[in-house]
Amino acid sequence: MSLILYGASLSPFVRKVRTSLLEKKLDYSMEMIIPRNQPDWYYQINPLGRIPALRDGEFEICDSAVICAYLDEKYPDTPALCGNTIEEKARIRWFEKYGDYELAPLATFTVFFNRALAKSMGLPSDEDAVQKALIKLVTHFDYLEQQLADNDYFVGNRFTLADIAIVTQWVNLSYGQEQLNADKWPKLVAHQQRVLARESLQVLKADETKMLARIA
Ligand SMILES: N[C@@H](CCC(=O)N[C@@H](CS)C(=O)NCC(=O)O)C(=O)O
Repeated sequence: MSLILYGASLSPFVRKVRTSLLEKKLDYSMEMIIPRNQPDWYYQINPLGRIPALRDGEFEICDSAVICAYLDEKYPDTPALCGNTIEEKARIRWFEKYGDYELAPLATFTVFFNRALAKSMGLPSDEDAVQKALIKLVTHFDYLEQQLADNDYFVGNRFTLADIAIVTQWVNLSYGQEQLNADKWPKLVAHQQRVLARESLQVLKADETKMLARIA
C-alpha cells in the first residue's frame, strides 16, 4: 500500500483526512502543498489547486469528503467512519457538509485566517470580519448543541466522520484564539474534549503545534 496525502497540516480538511487515516491505522506519507503556493504539477491532481488530495498507488482523488468516503469503501476491514446504515450515512454526510460549508467559512476562512495566517502571508488582519463571523457562529453552536442532545457523538452515538468534520473546525477556531463557551454550550464543549482526547487527534496536535510555531 502506498498512500500519499497532499496538503498542509493546519488545514481542517487535511486534518479530517489525516484523522480518518490514523483511526483506520492506514500507513501514509504526507507531501506538503501550501495553499496559494501550489506547484504547477499539483493542478493535474486537483484542477482547483485545493488541498487535500490523495494518491493511492496509481489512483488520485481530491476533496476531503470524497477522500474519506473512498477510504471507507476501499478499506472495508478498517473501522467504518462514514456509517453502516443508509440513514447513518446520510446523517454523517449532513454533519460533514455542515462543517465543510457552514462552519469552515466562519471558523477557518475568517477567524483562523485573519488571526493566525494573514500576518505570516504579509496580509492585513480583518478583525471586523472576525467579529462578524463570531456572531454568526452562535447560531451554529446552538444548533449543534441541540443536535447532540444527551449523546456522546453526533450519529449513532459512536465516533464517526461527523464528529471529525465538526471538531476539525473547532481546532482552527482555537488556533484563531477563540474557544467555545462551556457555560453556553456545555454538551458541545464536552464533545469537543471527548474527540480531541483520541490518540489520532493527539498525534496530530503535536505535529500541528510545530507548524503553528513556524508561522507565528
Ligand atoms: N471542499 C474542499 C475544501 C478544501 C479547501 O478549501 N482547502 C483550502 C485549504 S483549507 C485550500 O486548498 N485553499 C487554497 C485555494 O483555494 O487555492 C475539501 O473538503 O477538500
